[in-house]
Amino acid sequence: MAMYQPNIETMPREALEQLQSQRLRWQVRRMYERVAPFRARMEERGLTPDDIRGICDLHRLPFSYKKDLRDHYPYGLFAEPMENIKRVHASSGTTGKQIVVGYTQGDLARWADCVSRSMAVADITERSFVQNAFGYGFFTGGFGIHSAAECLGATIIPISAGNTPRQLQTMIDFGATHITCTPSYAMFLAETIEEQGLLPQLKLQAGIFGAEPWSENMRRTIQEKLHIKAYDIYGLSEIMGPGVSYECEAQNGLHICEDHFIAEIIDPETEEVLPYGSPGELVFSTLTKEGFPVIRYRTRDICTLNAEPCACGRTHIRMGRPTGRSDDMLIIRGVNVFPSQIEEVLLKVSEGTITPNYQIIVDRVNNTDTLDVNVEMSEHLFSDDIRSVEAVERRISSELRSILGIGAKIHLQNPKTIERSEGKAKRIIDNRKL
Ligand code: DLL
Repeated sequence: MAMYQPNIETMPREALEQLQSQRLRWQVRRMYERVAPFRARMEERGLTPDDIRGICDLHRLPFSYKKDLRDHYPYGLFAEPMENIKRVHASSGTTGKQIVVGYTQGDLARWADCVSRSMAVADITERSFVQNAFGYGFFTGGFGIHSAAECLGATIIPISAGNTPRQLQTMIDFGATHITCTPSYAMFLAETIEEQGLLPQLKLQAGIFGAEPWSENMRRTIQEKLHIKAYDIYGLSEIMGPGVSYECEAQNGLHICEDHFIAEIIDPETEEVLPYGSPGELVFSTLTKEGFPVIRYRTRDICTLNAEPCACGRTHIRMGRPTGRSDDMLIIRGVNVFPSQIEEVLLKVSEGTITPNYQIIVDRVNNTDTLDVNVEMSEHLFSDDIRSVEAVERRISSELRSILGIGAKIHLQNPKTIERSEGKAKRIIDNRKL
């Protein structure tokens, strides 16, 4: 099995840590000089770049949060002048405004390298046909995979997400050897292929899946139904996009690209750094990002880190599959959704027609996520005719689609029918079982 950058991927720990220290010093100094909010946080702690001698001093540096991106929207945390920013991507914030990230030419090249490490594991070469069913656009999935496939010289089929009949027809006619998409969509494709008996017409060898949590059970099902190897890839827009970590052929944890990112696990309540092996919140510092670097960024993803040597020979530590979040973000059909975004829409369209009592219900039917929102009508709307009720439902639904980018079913309920809670309101019911 090919390794894309063997010298880096199997670099002895000592050399790797030396490289990290040197890059961290460079990054901290650069951000101190160029990113005013970072400098202010350093000063609050009485720190200057000289205090950071290497990774041994990482724990002294201030954390950063999703909220920082919102507060400095859109470009306030960039460390390069805009003429050096060659691309932006965006992702959901906790409110109506998205968060924006920027990349220099060098960032884009390093990103393609990181994703290429993952794609090389899946044996993607010049002879491969990569059907990329991650969404193209602001989402980092489509372009992230695309550039790496280009780097490896594969033939890219840039089909983007959705439209299952077209996905299947393309897979057959164009001879796709690899498929990239969310794992739940891969499950859906696998079941449809099985139902329609299409497997003999396929040339698929492997798939790379990520952008949402999945389980070993889902992997097994995908592998068995499609007769392929299914590899996990992880990442987030704020750090880069896909490729922050990736699975090797051992399929036992995701190697973090440690020459570019340092990972820590912390207790999300106390912010105390936890030892390898303990579950906690994953925190990343970017070592080589030029356009939008971050130090100690709180991902909110819960997982463990594992520094044991791996059978594949890579020396970079592994993270376990993320098992949950330390905030209330939901990932629905690969799209990040914050309940606060839904609440904001309800407030906006309300005008006395609905009450602030609502419930968000997420489920998975035929491997596709569903989003239902139950909202109580006001007495006033309740006494109105059915057409006004339907009009309100339509308005909420279309507003939600434009804010979230995915559809939701709205069910207006009779007044006082949504269960009241004595403590915290239970607004989110996630019935998905991975
Ligand atoms: O989802 C980047 C990506 C694209 C990763 C394609 C892999 C493949 P965001 O939209 O910013 O970026 O969402 C990031 O998605 O914090 C996790 O909660 C979740 N996530 C991403 N990959 C995985 C994975 C992309 N393999 C958020 N397993 C992250 C579990 C994942 N959760």
